Amino acid sequence: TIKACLFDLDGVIVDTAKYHFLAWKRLADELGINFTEDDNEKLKGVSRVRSLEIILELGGKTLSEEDFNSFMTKKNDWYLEYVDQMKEDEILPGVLDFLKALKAEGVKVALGSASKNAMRILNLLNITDYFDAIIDGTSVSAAKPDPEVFLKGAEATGTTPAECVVFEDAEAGVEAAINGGMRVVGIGEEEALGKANIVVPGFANFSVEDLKKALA
Ligand code: B16
Ligand code: MG
Repeated sequence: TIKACLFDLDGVIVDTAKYHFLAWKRLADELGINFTEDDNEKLKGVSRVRSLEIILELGGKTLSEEDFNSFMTKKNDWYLEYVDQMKEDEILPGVLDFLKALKAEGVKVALGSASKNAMRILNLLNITDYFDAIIDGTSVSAAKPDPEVFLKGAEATGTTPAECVVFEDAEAGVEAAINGGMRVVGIGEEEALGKANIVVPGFANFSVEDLKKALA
């Protein structure tokens, strides 16, 4: 049985990944580091601190602690400029119907995101009330693929890992779910998410009934 569904945010509920990329790209340019969309794949699901470390590794650069922190602030300010313009219509296709169907069936819904901006984004999209629990970058210490974020989601919804299904667009997130003993639906392409129980392109043609059948 499925008693709780745990949703990643970026890339699953909304395509904020493109805004993360634009902000990191701008920062990399300022640092004189070449940064491509391919490189950006490595940043998905990864914390802000680790993301900047990866970019610096790409460019073979190091920064003082002070500069590191000011570049992180800069990136986030730029990211929020994009995010704050988001409207409800940027919720990815099918997501709202899926959330409503889960509510109707009494399945618990939780957020499991690495982002420290998660609450702000849920509020902007007007979907905060769908969530029985919100676990985000402000409440976890270990980054995906560590299962902490999802284990906390299970705990907060009063369910066991075996009763949870995780929805993830990032390889690190799929691994986090598996490490937590949960079933996982990959959102995106089979190539990167092959370890998931099933992979679907999104929620547009995927119902709660389809989910149950696929995991039965
Ligand atoms: P912030 P998710 C993750 O969110 C993003 O995938 C990742 O690209 C980002 O660096 C991370 O959140 C931290 O976000 O800078 O907003 O705290 O996919 O786990 O929902
Ligand atoms: Mg994600």
